[in-house]
Amino acid sequence: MKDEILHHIRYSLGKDAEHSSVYDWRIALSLALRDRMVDHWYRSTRETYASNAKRVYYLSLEFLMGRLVEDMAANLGLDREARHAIEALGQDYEEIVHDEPDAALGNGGLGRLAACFMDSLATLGIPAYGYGIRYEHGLFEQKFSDGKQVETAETWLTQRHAWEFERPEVKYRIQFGGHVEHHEGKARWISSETVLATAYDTPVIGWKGTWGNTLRLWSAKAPGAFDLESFNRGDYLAAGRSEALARTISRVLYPDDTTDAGKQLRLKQEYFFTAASLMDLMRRYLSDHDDLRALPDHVAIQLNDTHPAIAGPELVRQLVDVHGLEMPEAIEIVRNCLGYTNHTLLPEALEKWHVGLMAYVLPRHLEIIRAIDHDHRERHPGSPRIIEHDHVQMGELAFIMAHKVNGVSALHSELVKETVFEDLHKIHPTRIINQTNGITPRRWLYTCNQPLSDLITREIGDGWVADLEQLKALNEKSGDKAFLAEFQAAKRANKVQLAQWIRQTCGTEVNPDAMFDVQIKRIHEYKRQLMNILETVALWNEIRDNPGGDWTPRVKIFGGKAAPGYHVAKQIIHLINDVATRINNDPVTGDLLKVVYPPNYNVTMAENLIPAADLSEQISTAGKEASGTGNMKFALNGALTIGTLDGANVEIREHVGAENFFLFGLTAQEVQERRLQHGFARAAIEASPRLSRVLGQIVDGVFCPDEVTRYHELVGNLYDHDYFLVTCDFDSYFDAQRRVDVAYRSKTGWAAMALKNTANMGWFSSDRTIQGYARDIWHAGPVNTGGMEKIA
Ligand code: GL2
Repeated sequence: MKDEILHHIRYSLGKDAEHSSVYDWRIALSLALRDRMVDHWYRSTRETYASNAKRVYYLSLEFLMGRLVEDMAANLGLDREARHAIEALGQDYEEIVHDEPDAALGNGGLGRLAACFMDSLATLGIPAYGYGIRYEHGLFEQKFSDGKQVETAETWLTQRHAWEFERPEVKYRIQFGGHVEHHEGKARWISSETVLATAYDTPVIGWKGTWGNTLRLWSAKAPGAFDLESFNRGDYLAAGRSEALARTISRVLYPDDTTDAGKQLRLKQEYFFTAASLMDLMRRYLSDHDDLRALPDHVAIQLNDTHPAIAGPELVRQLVDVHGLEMPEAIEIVRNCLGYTNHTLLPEALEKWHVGLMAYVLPRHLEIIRAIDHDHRERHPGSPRIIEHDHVQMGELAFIMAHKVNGVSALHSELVKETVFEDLHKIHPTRIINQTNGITPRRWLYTCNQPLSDLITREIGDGWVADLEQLKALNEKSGDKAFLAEFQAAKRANKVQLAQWIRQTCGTEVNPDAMFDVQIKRIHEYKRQLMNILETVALWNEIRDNPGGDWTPRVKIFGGKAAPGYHVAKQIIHLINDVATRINNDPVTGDLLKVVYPPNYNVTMAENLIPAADLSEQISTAGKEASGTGNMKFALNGALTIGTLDGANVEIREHVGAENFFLFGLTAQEVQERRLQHGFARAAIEASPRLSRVLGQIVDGVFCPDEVTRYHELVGNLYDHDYFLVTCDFDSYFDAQRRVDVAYRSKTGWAAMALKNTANMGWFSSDRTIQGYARDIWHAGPVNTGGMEKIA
């Protein structure tokens, strides 16, 4: 390994060791690890071709990969070797690892799920490709200026991305605009704009190197030769114009989480990567098959949300316009290939494109969508329309073009049947199924939490890393005082490290013996960070009223970004920071209560925070969080959850035991009913002296003396609207927090509860989730284990 790293320092970076920087060492290490991936990767590709196995294609506009070096080394079984080699070269391994920028090609849970799925597909040995966009700028970077969020462009690609292989020869012409001509029953799309999609491949190697798949990301380029004529005329702008226009498509990740950007560029991005991916998989299919009717036997395509839903009409277009199939038959073939995952019920997140825009950007697809709509309504009179109020409803389109539609937690899947797709579900009662989300134990325990991971491996061996249910064996240890002490010591080690990091990043001193209470996720009203900060103020009040009381010291930790245009979310961020300033400087509450909000939450920060958390905040309004996956990461790492009956919280609570979970709040059903009561929020506030007092302080400017009116709008909305029922759940949440305080005071009692969480979270491995998709949706399986029988 050492020699391999030195080889790359010399021959790939053109440096000598004495003059190499941290960056050089990191790239050399990455290239050395990448070399070790290649043989696994080739072997997997060969075996896939040789066995004629079915391939899975995961289409996702987001892949939130984070850093890769530790993960890649771990999966190759080279984590220790890599560290030793770097240290033997006189370098600081931690510093090198931390030099890598996050590949932040996603917004949140949806994108991170795609990354976990790639890891599980490779670990399970299922032949698969992830397809997405190689954004030049990933999710924006967040800074705080006077407590307010400020966004700057993310720039990961200004450095070399050592993991990928550029494939200039893999390129497709993607068309936009123009018009359609019809001759003798044949359609001809005369487009007005073309861009090239070119491929960049990153190998994804499963645990212990058993199998390698590919993450293929598309970059947009101009199709024509450089415009030398304009250049020679001195018109440099004109000369660069077509390149700049084309590149725009893969330039930025849309920074909105769960809301529809509603922009022409977004539609173009969606079509660009979907069309390129389908052309690519069709080329692969046709290279060794000639019967298009057998496509569904060899190809499974999963749509991660509606973002790639144009796949339905696009594949129909290729089959009909390029390969000459009849429309109804093409629709049936495509349906048998496609699965669609729904990730949200929020109406603003269900994509809808104006027919005018669709006609302008994708005229042929609009015709095909009309044909699909017609075909479906002929077969199912009274069916909902795909095109409604002059908008193409991408959810309906995805549903109708998929043979299976899945939700991402048991509760969410039921709500999908009852709400967004109620009518379509009546027509196709077996189409909607559930696949509860999962997380990869490789990144989210083995790599991110070494103290706990080592302890578990010492106790039960390392089989758990690829078979997480083995953690169940730890249940026996919940009465073993010595083991619990070690379990606690692992947590404490992580907390000490985190406290140090908090001092460096936020300048705040926190006590590692205080309870670390963490809420990290996108800032959204339904996730109710507002309720958390209001509860923080209420607790602050009570401690100040009785400073000598028997309080349980807490550190409230927040992390998360708000979409740049989401005004209310940005106000909530500002409020949290204002409250932090006031409380952290209060000598009365001192170490009993601290609030920290490190900026720029990302995958790497999650890997630091989660292993050190005692309490996981999963407090969304019931019925709103489709699943959540952070909730799983915390519980796996031995944090207890305070949460509502929402998303996967419901199933987590069933697995870890109700006695090891702090439940509060209205149920999804009760939420619906409460909303119908006139003036429910005002009534709840008036019934809660504690909440009234907190809101009064905020309105009086206690946390913003320089601008007393700053939060009047925010608080006013709570009184008059409070769509997410912060006011109604507040007291129940406050009371649950006090139960948490009491429980935390018994160190071994708490450790036993925490251990029960770790021990019973095995089911939430994304390996289990992927096995479910493979069995119920894709009908695909590993090549090297004799196919589906082994995993069914
Ligand atoms: C989300 C859901 O909000 C979240 O609850 C879920 O865990 C993930 C993954 O299924 O998907 N839906 C969505 O649009 N985003 C999510 O994170 N951005």
